[in-house]
Amino acid sequence: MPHHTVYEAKIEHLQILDENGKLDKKLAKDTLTDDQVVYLYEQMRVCRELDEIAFKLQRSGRMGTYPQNKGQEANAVGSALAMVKGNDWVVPSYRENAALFMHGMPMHYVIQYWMGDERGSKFPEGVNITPLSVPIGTHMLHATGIAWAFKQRKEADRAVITYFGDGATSEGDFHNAMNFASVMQVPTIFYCQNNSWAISLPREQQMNSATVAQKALAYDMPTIQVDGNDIFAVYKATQDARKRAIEGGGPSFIEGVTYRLADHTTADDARRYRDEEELHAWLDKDPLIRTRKYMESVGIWDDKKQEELENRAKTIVKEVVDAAISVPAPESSEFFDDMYADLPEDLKLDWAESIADRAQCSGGGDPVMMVKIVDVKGKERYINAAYVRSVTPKGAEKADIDFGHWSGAVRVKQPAEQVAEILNSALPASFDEYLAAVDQQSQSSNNMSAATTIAALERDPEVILLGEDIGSNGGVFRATEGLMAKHGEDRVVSTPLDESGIMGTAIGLAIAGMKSIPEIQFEGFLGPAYDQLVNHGGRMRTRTRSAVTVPMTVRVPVGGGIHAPELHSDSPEAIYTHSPGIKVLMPCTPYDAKGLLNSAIKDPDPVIFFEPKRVYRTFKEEVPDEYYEIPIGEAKTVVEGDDLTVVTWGAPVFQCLEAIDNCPEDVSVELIDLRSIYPFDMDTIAESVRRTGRCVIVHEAPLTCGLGAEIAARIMEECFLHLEAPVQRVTGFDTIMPYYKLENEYLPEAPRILKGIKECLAY
Ligand SMILES: Cc1ncc(C[n+]2csc(CCOP(=O)(O)OP(=O)(O)O)c2C)c(N)n1
Ligand SMILES: [Mg+2]
Repeated sequence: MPHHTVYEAKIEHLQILDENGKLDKKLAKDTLTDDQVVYLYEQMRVCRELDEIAFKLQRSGRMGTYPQNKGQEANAVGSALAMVKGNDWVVPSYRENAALFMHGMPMHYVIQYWMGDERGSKFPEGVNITPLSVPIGTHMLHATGIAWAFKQRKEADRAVITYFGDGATSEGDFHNAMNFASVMQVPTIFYCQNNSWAISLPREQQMNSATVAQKALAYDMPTIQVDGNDIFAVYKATQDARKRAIEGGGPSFIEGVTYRLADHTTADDARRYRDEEELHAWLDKDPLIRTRKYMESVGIWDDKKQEELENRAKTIVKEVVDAAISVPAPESSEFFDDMYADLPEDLKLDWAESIADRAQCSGGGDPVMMVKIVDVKGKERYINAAYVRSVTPKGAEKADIDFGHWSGAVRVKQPAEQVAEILNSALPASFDEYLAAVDQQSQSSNNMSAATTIAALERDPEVILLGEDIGSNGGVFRATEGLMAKHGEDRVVSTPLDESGIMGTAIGLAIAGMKSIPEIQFEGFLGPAYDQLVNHGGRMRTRTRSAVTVPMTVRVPVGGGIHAPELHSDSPEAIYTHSPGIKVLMPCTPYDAKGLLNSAIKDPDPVIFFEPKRVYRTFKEEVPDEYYEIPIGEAKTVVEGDDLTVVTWGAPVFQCLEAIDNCPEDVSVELIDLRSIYPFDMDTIAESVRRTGRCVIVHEAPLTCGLGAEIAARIMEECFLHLEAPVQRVTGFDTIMPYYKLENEYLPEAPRILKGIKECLAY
């Protein structure tokens, strides 16, 4: 009798308070008291107020990108009440503010954090909350680990709750966390806020399963789906799960079915991909409305109380915002302080130097913004607007503004007011404005990659694009705008939220002979895809002695300077340069981008095509319509000179131009833009350095083991007898790239580069 059922399962759905505010008294027994209901309602209302004010702060340029919680508050408050503050741990994502406040996080911290100040994650002692997790899905493993520690230490009365979205359940780390928690039988509560969307990807395309809750069945974990806009159901499910956890019953899974009533973040516009009717249907299911209806129906709430609460919420939130704004600005070198318990000696030196450089650098670190200026002699010049703002030039009568090709050395003389006016209208205040501007730019089809990928799709039926949000949303940088509509969903594929999946399947597609072009949204999220890319994609050819190959081009926005949160501003090119089997490119102009992207797509091996984000917005030029290639491995001499060679790549090309412009007039500096990082053009570098005898290498990535180290070593090997001075490096610091309040202090801006050039010349 070998054929029999070995496992059967069902998923229960729990709703206690319906959307009309009607309570199922039987199910509500032993759940919330009237006082608790009022308390939770107040928490939700204050959180909603905070959300609305945060939105306004962002729109008025006083805050960076912010993810609203609107519509999902019941999940946060109902579950938070079922946990024990100061005893249990909360491992959050970024859409459960009210839960964090209920667990003791001061409210202004959340505002401070989204204002770009990471000290907003330094919670007071006794507040058991890990920082908001901006990378999706990575934190559930930490929740499992914390719960494991409780089990190991026999702290039987403690549990952990972790929050995440529906999209996060596509990530490998989610499954790893679930499996570990289940195998180790640890007290973790996995709370999924299924809000139906992951940016622009609807749940049905995220997963093919009818519920999220059923994913837990694979791990034999007690699991339930609840109405996530119903505080009673959320509370009850969490209470049951916690009881099970502390009684040794192991982990549990809760799917709270809810809805994101706002855009994904303030950088998003959901109208691009979401049906207004769907939104309106969910407005009626708002947790605040139904809770209020219920309270009124049982006589514990009225209009007067509502008015009082609204006034109170306004006052609380005003105080919170005042508190966040009045936190003194971080010291410029604050981002060094907590790198290690004991700061290594060389980092201390960096730190001191950064303080010394600050006076020179201030204001120089805004996003690169090339503007056309007509100088006093009537000559057109291209300069970085951000730097001009900081030096407030004087004396010119006429000013003009345009985005155009830089033309090497520039000296600017402008009336300060005129320049200020131009610059204020030109410089993006925040990541969102930056994105909006990218949007406009791509509409004029001047996006670096768009034209090339369109052409590739048209040229070659084997080309396929895959990545998060690249379909109806056109990608977060709009580099794939309109491509899905034109080429169909099977060639421009919005994938589940799973970088390992994107990379691994792109490798498979390429092995099968297709030309896959995966997009990873930000360089930081190459992390989850690293194993596939480096340990598999990069090795396939050599392992099979060329029987199996991977002709794939991975497009990845890279670098800082756009006011983005953690893991959205890094420069990891050296890691992949150090990984054999992969080519690495980083063009910084539209012309180069098109030519190199064509070469990358044609290339028979895996290529990472890094696109510097700062340049997306700030630099336009005419690009020929016809097909052309720029050979991989060929550098470009941007400015010719005889006294010193500057070698750089990516966005810093523009800062180097500024620095060169500010060199003494009798000094002639050569600027080389590598464009190809691996293989890089050592011949061009060596020829130049043999002539000039001096070299400064500039990159955004940290100093230690950056590509600058490799280039310096090669110069030593190939140009030793020609050197007049040691090779200088001007780079990011050996720290984590700081959040945006301090990113200008980190980036190698023109004054620091100029200092490096001068030191090298003076040696
Ligand atoms: C590892 C990783 N990949 C991509 C992103 C970019 N990103 C930010 S939020 C998001 C969607 C998340 O959806 P979901 O998990 O459902 O949470 P929600 O935003 O809906 O609350 C994506 C793709 C990221 N932050 N981290
Ligand atoms: Mg979601």
